[in-house]
Amino acid sequence: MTAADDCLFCKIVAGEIPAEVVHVTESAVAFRDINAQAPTHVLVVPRDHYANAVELAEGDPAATAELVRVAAAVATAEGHDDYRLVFNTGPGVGQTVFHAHLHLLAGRPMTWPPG
Ligand code: D5M
Repeated sequence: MTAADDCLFCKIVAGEIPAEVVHVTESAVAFRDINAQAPTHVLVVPRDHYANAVELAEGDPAATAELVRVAAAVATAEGHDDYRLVFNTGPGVGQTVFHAHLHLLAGRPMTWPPG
């Protein structure tokens, strides 16, 4: 497992910072977003440190697919057929934590385009 110094999500994966974990697999951890934007707002992260989704996809395609599978499993477990999956990639579109994470948002009507 690879971790980065001073990475919030590496610390959550390692159990060094508390989080409301809802699903774990060999390569991924899912926990509730501390600033929920929907009734279900869960972040699915790889255990290994990659700065964003593109670096993850290039470095570990299987783990990238696992994030999507975990998000779908959590959505189903929480009773959602419809949901939004988002990878913010870069500070200009709102990425604030530079450890790849897939947002799962569900449980309210959503509009398009996003803000
Ligand atoms: O998403 C980063 C997300 O991480 C943002 O929605 C808040 C969330 N966050 C920040 N700190 C925590 C902790 N400690 N627990 C759970 N969730 C957290 P981004 O796409 O980078 O803007």
